[in-house]
Order: sequence, then C-alpha cells, then structure tokens
Amino acid sequence: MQRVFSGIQPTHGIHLGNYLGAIRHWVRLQEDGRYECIYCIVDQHALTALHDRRAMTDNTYEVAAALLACGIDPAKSVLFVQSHVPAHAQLHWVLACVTPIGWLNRMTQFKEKAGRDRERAPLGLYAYPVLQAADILAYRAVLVPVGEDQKQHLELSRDIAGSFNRKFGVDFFPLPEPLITGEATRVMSLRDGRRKMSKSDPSDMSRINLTDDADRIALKIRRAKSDSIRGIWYDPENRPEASNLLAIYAALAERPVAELEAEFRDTLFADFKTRLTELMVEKLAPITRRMREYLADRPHLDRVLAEGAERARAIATPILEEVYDIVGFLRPGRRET
Ligand code: AQP
Repeated sequence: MQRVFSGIQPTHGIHLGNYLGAIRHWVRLQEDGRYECIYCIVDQHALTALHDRRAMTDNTYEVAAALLACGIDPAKSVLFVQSHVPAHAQLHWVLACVTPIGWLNRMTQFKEKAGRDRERAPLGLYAYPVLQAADILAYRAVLVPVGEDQKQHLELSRDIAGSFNRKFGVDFFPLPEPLITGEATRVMSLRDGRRKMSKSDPSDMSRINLTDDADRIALKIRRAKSDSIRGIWYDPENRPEASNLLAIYAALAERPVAELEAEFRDTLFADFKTRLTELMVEKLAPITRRMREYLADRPHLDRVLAEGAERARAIATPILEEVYDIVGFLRPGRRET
C-alpha cells in the first residue's frame, strides 16, 4: 500500500486556502482505500514563526478539531502532532548533513518570510525545508498532497532523498511525489489577488477561516477586492481578484471553471459575490459546527492525538533505526562485528 504524508502548521486556525488546496485532498486520499495516510500537525515548523506558548497550544487543538471536522478519520488515517514523534527531529539532523547550503539558498519561501532582515531570521526558518523532508522520509512516504506554494520544497525533498541514497550507496528513500490538484491549488488573498491567502497575513479580512460564521463570511466576500467589469471569467493576469473568486467557487461547487465562466459571463460582480457567499456558507457551516463540537472536548482530542502519535512512532522508529545503521551509528548496547 502506497504511503501518503502531509502536514499543516498550527500558526493559526485553518483557512479556506489550506482546506481547498490541501485538506480536502487529504480526505479524498483517505477515502480512496489504496493509500496509508499519515497527517501531521507540524508544531515544530510553526515554532519558526510563533513564539507564544498559549497560542501554540490553542492553535494545535484548533487545527486538530478542524481536521477532524473536515473529515479526517483517525480510524482510517494516522493523525498526530509532530513534536510527539522524535524521529522527525532526529532524521532532520541526518538529512541536514547531506543537504548542500546552496540548495537552501534557493528557497523562495525563506526569502519571502525572512524579508530584508535576513541576518536576524532564525536558523529554524532556514532549515525548515530539511525538517519537511524529514517529516516525509521518516515514513518513506511516496505521495504528498500539498498546495502549489509547497512545490519547491517538495522538489527539495526529492533532491535530499536522492542525495542520501547516493552518498551512502543505497536505494533506501523513495523520491516523494507532490500531488497538487484541483481548481484551487493556490487560493489568493481576498484583499490582493496577487498574494497568497495565508495564516500569517495580518489582515483577517484577507482570508476565510474555518471558524468564520455566515455573517463574517458574507462581510468578507462583500468587502473582497473586485473590479468594475461586467461578467466573471478566468484571467489571472488581468483580473486576479475575479479569477481567484471564480476558482474558489469552482472548487467549492466541484465544477470546472470553464462551465462556470459560461454561467457567469454576464453576471454583475456584486451578484456573483452573493452566489459565492451562499455556496461558501452551505459548504463550510457544517464543518464549522462540527469543529466547535470537537473543540469543546479537549480530552477527546488528546486521546485521538496520543493514539495517532503511537501509530506514527511505530512506523517511523524502525525507519530511523535503519537510517542510523546505514550511516554507521552504533546501536546502544549492541556490539558491531
Ligand atoms: N493559499 C493557499 N492555497 C492553496 N493551498 C494552500 N496551502 C496554504 N496556503 C494555501 C496549503 O495548505 C497546506 C498547509 O499549509 P501550512 O500550514 O503548512 O503552511 P503554508 O503553506 O505556509 O500556509 P500559510 O497559510 O501561508 O501559513 P503561514 O502563513 O503560517 O506560512 C500546505 O499543503 C499548503 O500548500
């Protein structure tokens, strides 16, 4: 059975971009039946940006509740928190030792997130893609469903896996494949159609959170940037905002963009926004309601995550031991011949 791995940071609650770009596909793969799915709340990655104990804890619960509400079923998928499985950090170090710095220097996410003051950026932010490779390779996963923004990091994970195999003369790690699919692989900000919808955007009006109620969704869509052209069609170069909202509609409705272009060819932007709001509320309200129920029962979430971590450790620990053997680390208490 092929193994699938993906992760999400608890830097904030989940937004529509995370849902349409990634989590919806996680659920599909889980239900497909052909894969062993491993889904991780990557709190160690979040630590590169979030230095607030309370927020880290609350966000981790919120993301866990959101994933369950979206349809991740702990009986079918392994759902756990990254820091509960030490193999991620341990493998990270081994992989860091086979990753040339030049590869990391090319990572655009580091450049964007570190900004101009690169000298003061934490080492963790720079090493982030190596930890991401460790997350995937700790399970020898082959398929990684992600949004388009993670494409470059996934290519690096493949390079790192290849580098390890070459340096130690083994064929141990498979080269993981990104799975970037659907009508909304890169959901853009509601305030600026050229920027990605993101948890770290300071403006809450830029994104739809899975915790937003119907009134808040309606307000955000009403205020979303628009243009004064009649009719809605897909042209990201010239009409980024209209194109983004159309792609969101297509993804939520599970209908092709081309079909919707024909339907909305003469529709006023304001009327299109009303239709989008109705659809979004219809699709997201049940998730939000379930999420609140899960959030009200933290002991249940603790149990789910503890069981998930146990299952994850059972897969990752023997893989890490094999890696340690390959690089020649002594096993404690075992005499090498
Ligand atoms: N705007 C997006 N459109 C489509 N997919 C997206 N993803 C994120 N934003 C979009 C996908 O969601 C998964 C989890 O993302 P993440 O939490 O690991 O971090 P990220 O990609 O850095 O997302 P954010 O929201 O921008 O977080 P911050 O602001 O904390 O960095 C990934 O599969 C991602 O591709």
